[in-house]
Amino acid sequence: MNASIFSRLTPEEITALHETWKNDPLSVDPLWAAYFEGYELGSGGAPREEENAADASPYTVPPESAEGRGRVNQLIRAYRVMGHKCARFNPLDSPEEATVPVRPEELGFRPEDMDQPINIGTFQKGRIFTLREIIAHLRNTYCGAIGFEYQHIDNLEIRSWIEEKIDRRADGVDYGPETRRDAFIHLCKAELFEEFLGKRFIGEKRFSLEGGEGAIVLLDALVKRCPAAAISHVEMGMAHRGRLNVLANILHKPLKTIFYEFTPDYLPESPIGRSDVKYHLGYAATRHVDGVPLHINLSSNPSHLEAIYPVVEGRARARQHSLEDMERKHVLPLILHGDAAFAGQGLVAEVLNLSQLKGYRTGGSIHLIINNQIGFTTSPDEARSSHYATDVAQMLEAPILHINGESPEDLIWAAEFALQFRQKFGRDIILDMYCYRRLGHNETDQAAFTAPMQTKKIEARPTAAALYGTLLRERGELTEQEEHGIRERIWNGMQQAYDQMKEHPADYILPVSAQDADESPIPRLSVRTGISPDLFRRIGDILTELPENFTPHPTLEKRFLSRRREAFREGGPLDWAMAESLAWGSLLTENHTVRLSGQDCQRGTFSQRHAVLHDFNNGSVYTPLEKLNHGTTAFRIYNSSLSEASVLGFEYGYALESQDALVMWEAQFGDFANGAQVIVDQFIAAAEAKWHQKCRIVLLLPHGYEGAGSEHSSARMERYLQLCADDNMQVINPTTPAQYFHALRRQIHQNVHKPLIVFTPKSLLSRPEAASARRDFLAPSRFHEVLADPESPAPDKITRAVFCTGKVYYDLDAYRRERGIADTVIIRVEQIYPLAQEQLTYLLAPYQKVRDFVWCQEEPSNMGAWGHLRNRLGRLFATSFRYAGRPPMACPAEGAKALHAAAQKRLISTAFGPRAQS
Ligand SMILES: Cc1ncc(C[n+]2csc(CCOP(=O)(O)OP(=O)(O)O)c2C)c(N)n1
Repeated sequence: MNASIFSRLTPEEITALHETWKNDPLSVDPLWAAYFEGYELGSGGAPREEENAADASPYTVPPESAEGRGRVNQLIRAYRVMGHKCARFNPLDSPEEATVPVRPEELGFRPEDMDQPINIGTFQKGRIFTLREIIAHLRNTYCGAIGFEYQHIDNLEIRSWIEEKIDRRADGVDYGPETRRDAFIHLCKAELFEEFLGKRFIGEKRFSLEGGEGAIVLLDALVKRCPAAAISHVEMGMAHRGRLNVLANILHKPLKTIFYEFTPDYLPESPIGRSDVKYHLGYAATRHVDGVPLHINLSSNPSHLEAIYPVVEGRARARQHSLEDMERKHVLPLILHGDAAFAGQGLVAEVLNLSQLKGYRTGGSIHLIINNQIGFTTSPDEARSSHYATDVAQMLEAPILHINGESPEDLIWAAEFALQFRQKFGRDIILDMYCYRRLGHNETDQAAFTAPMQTKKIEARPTAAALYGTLLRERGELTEQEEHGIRERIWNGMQQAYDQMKEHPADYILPVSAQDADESPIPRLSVRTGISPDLFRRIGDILTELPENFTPHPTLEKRFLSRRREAFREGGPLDWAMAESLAWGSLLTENHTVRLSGQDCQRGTFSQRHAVLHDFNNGSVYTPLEKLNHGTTAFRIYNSSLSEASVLGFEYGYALESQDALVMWEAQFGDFANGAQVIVDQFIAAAEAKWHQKCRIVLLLPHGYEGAGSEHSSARMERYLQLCADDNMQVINPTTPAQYFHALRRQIHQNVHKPLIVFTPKSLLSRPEAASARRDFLAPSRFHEVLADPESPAPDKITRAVFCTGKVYYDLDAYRRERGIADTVIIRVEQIYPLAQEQLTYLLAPYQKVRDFVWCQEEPSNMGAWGHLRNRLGRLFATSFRYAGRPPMACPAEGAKALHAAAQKRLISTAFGPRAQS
């Protein structure tokens, strides 16, 4: 409910106003009139005295009476609420007699009332109509080729705006003969493109758009109107269905290239790229509309339906940032969906939920659902419990339009409406284009195996272009000869492109961009990332000085801020949160935007970060690092919604589009990242190999065994390590704040763009041994892929080398110290992938007497780094390693504290013990 109008009046005043409206609907504010209409309809008519209601005869309500006008309002309301249920947007519906939301006699009107003039203030700006005319208008507007759903929108300003636009359709939509011919040409292009591919590349999958050609009319109308609406960039995402058609007819990807990608000889231009199937590939184009450039970027996407949606949103947001499009009016996210995927994939709801959140909003996305009324072989009644595929979008204040995909002028109107709505309200809008799928799921498939009746209906149906051609001929706007000519020209154009491609195929490989072509390996020795003492001091001051009159929480002042002040003044010790802030602050001074999002990340899950401070007296907030914002360089930290897949997808997209920024996503606990597994598998690990797509995203995954049970111990390191190959990403498990600091800085200063997975600590956040000194942050320091034993044990005494990664190092070191063990060296593998083999060999070189090579980990043997490193370390040192860790387990950790303590004790002692374990 729009608080703005309700907060103005008391309940008594609202009741009085209701009475006034009943007597004269024109006498109250239109917003209130609309509300009372809704109320009346929802409560089954005007509140009436019981005895009067019992007396009411259906034929006793003259339209011009106050009650009559109330009933007319009910009729209007019925069309507005339920008109979409009677609308004719499904091309496969049989043309049986049209239904209506309500018949006039049901509301008490007599046949002779139909021609009486009435003035209903809330309809058509108070123009005078007869009841018959009102009903005709309502049928045209609400039950035509578009079904409008907008009654779920509480904001009365938005509803009034929508109603006004819809009501203007009452007189019909007429874009003129030129636009109609243009739409016809687009339908022909869409149809013939598929036919051409079908004929020239028999049996090749292309996920044809046939049956949904109207999408091209709608999209063309949309992009052509973008420049006039001040949009300069369109960030697009879509699945397989009709993708090639969109590439050809909307992005104007050269036909020769598309055809070449179909040939068996096609090889993408890339030495290491594994490439991807053609209907997953992205493309960027600049179209000129009346001389004004419009950049359209269609993202490459995996087969996983809807996974691209958050990524496109993140890209759009980043582009808005780089273009300083703070009003979000110049960059438009445009997402295409399938009906089954939109209804079925939970990710859709997750991303819709981001759409109005401060850190994630993109000024409204336009969604086009290519609703072919089938998903692979699944019918709508198997695919969803809701009436429409789009019902999930009712969670937003977003209008939903169900549009007949065979009605070009309505498709154009819908595109125009969507653009206007988005630009005005900065909100999402859903265009649900009803169509059908002429072929099977793909071109080697038989739709009739599982949908014989629907298939027969479709086979008997002329194409959308044929139907529209007939209509235009009937209107005298197209001759048969002209139609033939249009089709011939389109076909010949494609044939020409095909012939050229056949003659010189290699000319049509798309060049990869200079940046994408850079496939240099990750350096095995990190660049130097230490900072100057001056910068150290400056950031320390920024982090600890508060604005005048700002009162932090007393505990934070005592335990957090004063400790920080002391650490920066005294030169340490610095903990993890200080190191992290120092890394971020230093990058900001070097003109790199820093963005972190994740659940509760402003404070930090473990109350360690406090990047945003809240005034204890008045609740105002202060973010120290924002002091370093300048130009477009900004510090951004957002508590995210409680979702992993959508937020990680969003940050991945953001990072893709802002290559100079440090973009991080933090899981609340590392375990939860598996809710975003698709984003990790399909994008983070594989996008470079598939699509030359480089990205510097950083994942912060709290990890470590502290007895917190199965779900808060392991970030499932093994999952990431299993995905490592082709130098695709870096996986680290740092054991000191300084190492963490350098890893974050290295991510920007190192000359390669690869994702970074960081297993971050929990108990180490406050463990005194795991702190760093000032010098560890200063030049010429750097990240160390492996860490030597700080005890520097005498080589001639050492017979055992224990290798480990992460927090277990401190437990091993404590055990060794407590027992005075002098025969063991402990080596930390800080970066697990890529493994710095030379450094490891170098570190171990002095210890020639080592006979017992041990890998120690907290994780079970079927998890952690053991599976990944076992053979690699064995090969490197030409020996087999002894394992000290938990046995294979189905869940990552024990739930009971006692079991945890016993397991920890056992694995540490095993590391030092002579017992060999498998
Ligand atoms: C997450 C996911 N699950 C399953 C599939 C397999 N799959 C490919 S297309 C498809 C049906 C999609 O139906 P719809 O969303 O209506 O799009 P259409 O193909 O009909 O255009 C399915 C289940 C997939 N690609 N992604």
